Amino acid sequence: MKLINLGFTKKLQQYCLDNSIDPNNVGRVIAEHKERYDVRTEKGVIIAEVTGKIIYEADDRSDFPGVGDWVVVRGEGDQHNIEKIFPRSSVLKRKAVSNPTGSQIIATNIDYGLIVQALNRDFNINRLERYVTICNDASIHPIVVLSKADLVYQDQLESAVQNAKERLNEVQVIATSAETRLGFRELENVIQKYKTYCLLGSSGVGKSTIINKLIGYERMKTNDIGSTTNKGRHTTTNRQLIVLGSGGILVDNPGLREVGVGDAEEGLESTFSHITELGKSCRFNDCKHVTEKGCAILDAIDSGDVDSSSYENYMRMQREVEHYQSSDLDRRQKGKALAKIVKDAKRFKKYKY
Ligand SMILES: Nc1nc2c(ncn2[C@@H]2O[C@H](COP(=O)(O)OP(=O)(O)OP(=O)(O)O)[C@@H](O)[C@H]2O)c(=O)[nH]1
Ligand SMILES: [Mg+2]
Ligand SMILES: [Zn+2]
Repeated sequence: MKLINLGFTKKLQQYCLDNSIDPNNVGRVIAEHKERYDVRTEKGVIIAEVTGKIIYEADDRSDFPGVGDWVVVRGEGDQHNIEKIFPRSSVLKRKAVSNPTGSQIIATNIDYGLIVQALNRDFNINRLERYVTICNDASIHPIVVLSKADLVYQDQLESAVQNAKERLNEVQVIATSAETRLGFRELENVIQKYKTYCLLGSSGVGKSTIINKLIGYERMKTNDIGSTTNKGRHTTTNRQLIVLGSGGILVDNPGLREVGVGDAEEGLESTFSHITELGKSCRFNDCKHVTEKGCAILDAIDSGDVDSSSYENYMRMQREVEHYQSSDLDRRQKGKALAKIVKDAKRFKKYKY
């Protein structure tokens, strides 16, 4: 398979030229295991480890390769090393709600996020807004997929779709059913050649099933309907990148339990631009938009121009971002203080002897 079929862009080609990288040594990470990565190159799939240099230079877990990364691999026989990670066009990270050190790469170099929620049990508009915020923050185009349409009544389906469209204004919303194939033509139409799509959502909503339907055979392991013992357990255990016959590239993920927005300030700004723009036109400079009389946002809520639940959800995530940022600052200050102690100790040692 050619690199272009894996999503290799002109920009990456240029990067190779500028940095004298031989494209024969380039591949894309298609799966991640404990300490090994499956890297797909033009010659086939190589199993590789990271070099000491990458480990040594890493400040954070996101400095390690993730599924979707373009890398330079070199080696022979069954010993191959990832020597370099290309600059990423996007990074999708999972952040714990209050623990800044807990961030983890979901996938990199993603163009679109397919946010999947099941219509029967999982549908939650606030959580959808959360996912959209995370995608927007990472400059990933969000698309909402409401799955398992066959398990709800038509009016339930219609009101959920309408509700989602109203709250998420510009975002495309597609209702699907793997049973009846409802929405699959529309889904196939949004999946473009050479573009990478990451499936996001809770466990059991049907992400892997959607991929199987798009491929046309049962490639991904999915949850067996009959087994209730499996409840709450992830069926997909590791991330995986696959290329569709139509040319689109998909990344399957284990379901996410918790969707923290972390420091997604810009994501909030763009997801809720209709609210933040009003905030700028507020007649009070220091308006908190909570109780102030004559506040532009509160007036818009009163007149029905802004949905009050959407505003509440925005405020909740805003507080979460502030909390995240202050604990992140705290952590970095503690880190600095520790570094100083170590440095002082070293200096002390030097002078002592
Ligand atoms: N009725 C119905 N069942 C579906 C549909 N899509 C998926 N399912 C069932 O839902 C269950 C979970 O599907 P999976 O595809 O494994 O879910 P997942 O999102 O990949 O779950 P994790 O890998 O754990 O994150 C399976 O039993 C599927 O058969 C659908 O459209 N309709
Ligand atoms: Mg799955
Ligand atoms: Zn205000």
